[in-house]
Amino acid sequence: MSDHAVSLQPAAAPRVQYRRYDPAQPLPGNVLAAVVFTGTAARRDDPRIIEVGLTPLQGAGISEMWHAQETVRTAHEDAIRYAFDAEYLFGVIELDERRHGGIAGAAEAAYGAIRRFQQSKAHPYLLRVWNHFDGINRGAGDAERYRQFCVGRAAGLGDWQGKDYPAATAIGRRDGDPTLQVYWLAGRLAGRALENPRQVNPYRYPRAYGPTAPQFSRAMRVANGLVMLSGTASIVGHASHHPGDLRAQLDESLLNLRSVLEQAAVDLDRATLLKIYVREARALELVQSVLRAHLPDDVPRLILEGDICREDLLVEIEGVRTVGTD
Ligand code: 3EB
Repeated sequence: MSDHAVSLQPAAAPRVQYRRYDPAQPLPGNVLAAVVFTGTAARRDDPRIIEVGLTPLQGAGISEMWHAQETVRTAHEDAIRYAFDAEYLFGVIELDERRHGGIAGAAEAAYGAIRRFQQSKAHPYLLRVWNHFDGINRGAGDAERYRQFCVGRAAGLGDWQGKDYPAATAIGRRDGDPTLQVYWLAGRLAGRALENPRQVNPYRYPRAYGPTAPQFSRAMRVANGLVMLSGTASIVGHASHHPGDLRAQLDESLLNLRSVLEQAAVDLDRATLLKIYVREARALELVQSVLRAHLPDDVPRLILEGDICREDLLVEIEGVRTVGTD
């Protein structure tokens, strides 16, 4: 095939798998990132490994592995380490909040660094971002750490991508570690932000939820079949629904998830990988049984313990739809 013909092809999407992680095995050359969770002994000699401090309640030892089409290259620039091929880039930044005067300052520094970094790269478009930090619900009112994180994120990120904010997840750890961890997927081609008609766009949330509205999109569709769904909770319009009722929150979250999938025109099947975050580990069996009742058996799922960014929310679900499953 000539170069010209190749350039007319839509870029192939990265493939994502949940796969048992074996620290004895080096990662294949085309792996962009391997996300592992608490309890997995990960090798530290590979910059593509991202250790997330959330405990797996279902799926211990499983890694979320992102495969590029080609052999990737790795590098670092200031606080950012990253891996990339011609189409996609996966990056990580981990900042100590104490060096930035708290979570707002750390978020502003992290997102400012990400913006400058991405704008200098051949893959400028932020498609999907994950955010983790300790004690996300600590602090009252506008001082709540999630709200302060949103203030800093907005200051650092700005609106250079217009309203096509990346799909996102913001889930709190409970390890007392003062590290703000942000990792992300960026692309050579822009994604398209999708809305959920059941929910207000996050960046239009009213003032009651904090001084700065959260900047993320409900989902991002990438040119070539990859769809990434943001963390989806029991929010209708902009309001949290069913406080204290995990089962009802899970039902509502699944309705939201299906609603976004409908916007993306994709099915919920074995090519849609889900990650479910639950606030209380003791809810695991209930979560598993509700998911079994609502989801086809072959939809891959990981269940992690973590704090949702509004105190009244008990569960959140994110997803990634890939082309091809192996
Ligand atoms: C929500 O719909 C629930 O601030 O990046 C979900 C996913 C949520 C991402 C973020 C927040 C974020 O508002 C919370």
